[in-house]
Formats: sequence, C-alpha cells, structure tokens
Amino acid sequence: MYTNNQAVLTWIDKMAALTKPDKIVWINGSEEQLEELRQEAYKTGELIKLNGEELPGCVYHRSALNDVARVEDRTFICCEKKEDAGPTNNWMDPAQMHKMLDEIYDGSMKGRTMYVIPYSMSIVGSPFAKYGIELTDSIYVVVSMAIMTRVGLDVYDALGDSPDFIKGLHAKADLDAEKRYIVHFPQENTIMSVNSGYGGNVLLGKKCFALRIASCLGRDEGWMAEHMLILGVEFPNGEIHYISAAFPSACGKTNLAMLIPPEGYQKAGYKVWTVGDDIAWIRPGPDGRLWAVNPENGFFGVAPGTSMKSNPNAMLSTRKNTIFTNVVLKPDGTVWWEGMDKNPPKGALNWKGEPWDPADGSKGAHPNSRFTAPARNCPCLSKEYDNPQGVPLDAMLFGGRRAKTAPLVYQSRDWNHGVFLGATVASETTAAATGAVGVVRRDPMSMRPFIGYHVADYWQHWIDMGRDPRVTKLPKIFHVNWFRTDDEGHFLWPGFGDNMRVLEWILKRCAGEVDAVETPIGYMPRPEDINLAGIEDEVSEDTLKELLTIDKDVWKAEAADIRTFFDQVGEGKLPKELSDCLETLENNLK
Ligand code: SAT
Ligand code: MN
Repeated sequence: MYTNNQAVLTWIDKMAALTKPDKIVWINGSEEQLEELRQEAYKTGELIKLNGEELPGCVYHRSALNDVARVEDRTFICCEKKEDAGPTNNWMDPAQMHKMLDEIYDGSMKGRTMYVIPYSMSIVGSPFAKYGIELTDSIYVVVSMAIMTRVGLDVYDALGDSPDFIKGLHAKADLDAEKRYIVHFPQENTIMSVNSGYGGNVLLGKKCFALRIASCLGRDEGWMAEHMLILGVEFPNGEIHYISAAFPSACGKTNLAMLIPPEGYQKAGYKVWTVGDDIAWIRPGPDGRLWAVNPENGFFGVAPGTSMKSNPNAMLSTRKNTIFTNVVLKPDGTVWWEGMDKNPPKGALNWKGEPWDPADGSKGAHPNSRFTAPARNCPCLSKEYDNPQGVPLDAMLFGGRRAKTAPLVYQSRDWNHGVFLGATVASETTAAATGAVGVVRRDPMSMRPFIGYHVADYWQHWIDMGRDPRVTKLPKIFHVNWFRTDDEGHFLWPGFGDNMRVLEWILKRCAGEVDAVETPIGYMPRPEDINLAGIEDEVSEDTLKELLTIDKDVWKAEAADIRTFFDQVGEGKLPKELSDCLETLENNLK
C-alpha cells in the first residue's frame, strides 16, 4: 500500500470484494517491478520476449481472435439522463448498468492477481494533469500503461487526500464478446471495462479517460479534449509554429505527427517535431492563445503500412522497449507486418499464432495490429514534449479519408465556420473499430466514438471556446484531405513527407503571408502557392488543379447530406452558428 487516501483505499476494497482476486499487487512504476511482471508473463505466454539484440526490451503480444479492435457498439456513456448522452452514444441507466456489470465482474478475478496502476495523464503537477488509477488483471495492460501514461507513486503524492481521480476497473473475465462492455460513468468519474484485453478497450487512460471522460471534464471546466496530433514546424530561422490535427483512427495521425520534410525543405532548414500523435488537451494560456499538451506518454500506432520509407521516425521509435500486438512473429524473434518491406518472412507465425505462408494470399498481421512505443524513443520528439504548459497552437486541422468531395486543403472563414468544418468531417471507416471498413460516415472532429456527452452540446462547447473571454487569439482552422483519388482510384497526392507542402501554405496563411481564393466552401490556395518543387513528375499542374477543384454537384449532395446529419443528431440542440454555416454553404452553391 502506497497511499492513505481513503477514497482510493475504499474504492479498491470495494472492487476487490466484487472481483475477488487471489492477491493485489501495487504497481510502483519501477523498471524492476515491470521486469518481474514481464518474466511472469513469458511463463504463461501472455507475452513473448523478442530478439534482445535486434529489439532490446521489446515484447510480443497476441490478443484473442475475437478481440482485435475497439467495440463501438458495446461502448456506453452512462450519465444520469439519456438525452445528455445524445444520439451518437449508447446509453443505459447508470444503476441498471452497474447492476448488470456487477454480475459480470463478480468473482471474475478469482485465481488471478489484481494490479493497482496509479497514472497521470500529462506531466504530474502540470496545470493540465489529471490522475487515474486503473485496476486490472492483465500484465499486458500494466506494461502497456507504463508506456502509454506516466505511471508512478508521485501520482499518490500529487493526489494527497483528494478523491479527484478517475477510477478504472478492467477485468479480462472470459473474453466473451457477448458480455464485453466498455462503460463510462461521467458523473462518477468511473470507467468499467470487461471481457476484452485489447488496446483502446483496456488501456483506460487513452480513449476512455483522455477523450470520453476528459471531454466531459473539459466542458465543465472550460477546456478541450480532442482526438488530435500535435506537431511543431521549425522554420529555417529557428522559429517553431505548432499545429494540431484531428483525423479518424488509422488515417495517418502518427505519420503526419512524425513527418520528414522533402529534401528541398530539409536543405533549407525546415524540421518537424512531434509533440503527440493521438490526443491533445487544449486550454487557454495566460497570453490569450490556446495551448496544447499531449496527455499520453507513448504511441499506440497502427503497424501495417509503417516502414522506413513511410515513417522512419515511427520505425525508429519501435526499436527498443516496445510492445508489438498481433503482428507477424519471425523465427529469429523479430517482427514483420504488411507494408514494412517487400519481403514477407518465411517460417513465421501470423497474428493468430499459426504457421504462415505469405504465398497463400492471407495477411500475416492483423490490419489493426499495433506497436506500443515510448514517446521518448522518437528521434523527432519535440523539446517542448515535457513542458507542463504545453505549446501554443497557430492552426487546427480537420480531415478524413475522402476519395472525392474535399479538396487537398481549404481554410475556414472564421472560428465558427471552422467548427462547422470539424462538425461535418466525413471519412471512410477503418479497421481500428469492429464493423464494416471503407464506409463513409460523418465523424465530427474525428471524435464521434469518443465524445462523452451529446454531440450537439460538444459542438456548442467548441463555439463557446471561440468566444471565451480568456481567448484573444484563436488558431486558424483548416480542412485537409490526403486521400483524394482519380477516376481509376489512384491517390492524386503523394502524402507523407510531401504533406509538408500543405503545412507550409497553412502556416503562411496563419502569418498572413499568402493570399487565397474565396470559394463556396472556404478559402483555397491558388495553385501556384503550393510548392511542387521536386515532385513535378508526380504531381503535374493539372493534377494539382484537380486536387483543388470542387465539383458543385458533388458539393450540393454533400450539403444535403450534412443537413440530414444535422437533422439526425441535432435533437433541437444544434448551435445556430452551425445551421447558419450550412445555410451559407447552400446559398454559395446556388
Ligand atoms: O484502440 S485505440 O482506440 O486505442 C486506437 C484507435 O482506435 O485510435
Ligand atoms: Mn486515435
């Protein structure tokens, strides 16, 4: 026992009485204790030690076959009133949900150990910091939380006697998909997760706390919890400007956050620094600007497609002390996944643990297989990463996967119109959640699965932040789309490092250094203002024009679809600012 905090002790007693573990182990965050746990997990097969020379400190983990992604249909927001959860969340009465969950949890840790993990989201003691305790019966969760969050006894010191911490209970139980629940009780600051052992379902600091619960805290306390990467662009004169960007899961946040500028930019002295790749907590700073921190401490990145070519910084981040989940395990104790290189290994095991023959056409790694890597491994980690005040934002980006419709980049006319761009983001679904892949759905601010309350109230909160008297200089808001295709389905834009060319235009707009064209949807670049030096062969002037074209008929259909969406989810709460923006769009397209 490392604390006398009565709220902590009483809650742990209660959860232990419910789940009935054989023993309770208090995690202190020390490498010694984590190593003991890894050794224990090697014996049971929960973890597999990887090649210590090639991948020092790295381990391999396989999840159950039915447990490979977030389960949005089994994720609940149990606030007091159904109308506060809104149409994008599942809801159940809190008392009824507790009763149902208690039956599932009852005795679920018999024969197992309960680990008590004290963790901080953001730097302990920072004005952004929020504390949590996760109880779990999974060593995979303990070692993952130790990478993804700041785990340590200083959390108890920071907490003192306060009951102000987020309670998280996770039990693997039988991994029964029919009884799998990821449940949030915003009014009780409580998260309960059962019958899963995978990623965002069980690393409760991540989506459950840092987005769903934190979005409620942000609404109440006047700040924002967003599904955004944070990066800094360093200019040749040494100035660094910060951008946050929201894209849905598995749409390239990690790649953009770790971007390596094209050669011409490198030679000129441009650099990109990573602050975060998934979540941003944003609040007004003393200078009237919005400041952002990454509350996490590691990267839970999608493995397939990550290579020394597509994202060398991510690859280098995984060379030590990393957990690989559901990728291919090679006979030499290293790992592989589709898109790492063109040489699928022979004699390897696929993500299911079966001997795998690449020639049979099956995938070796699960499409949502992941690496869990310490942020500190990242060669381009920002020197502001540990700054408890965060970094000031010049620009915020929204985007998704859109084959047509959205141009490469456009800028909102003002903050409220920027909120409209975020609110109406649409994207093709990916393997990050169970369900169909490639279906276009509206994903407001890329937060649809992560907003802990009514989506229209969340939009209202965005509007309110824009007129908060504490904020005197707002970031500019842009929409980007790296995924536009031609009629044959080929991507028109090379993406990856070349996205720097778009970031340059965005930051020039923020600095008032470049003009733009006013269009029905917002400000778009003049083609000559996007620097194509070095990629003229790949992106012709015509291609660039196509990337910056908006088809009026397609956009009329888009506006109609937005209206349907607003009608579906607004429930009488749609902020007037957003319906005004839609009307303007409709009029502009006439
Ligand atoms: O599984 S997670 O929710 O943590 C990853 C993601 O979907 O973005
Ligand atoms: Mn994410």
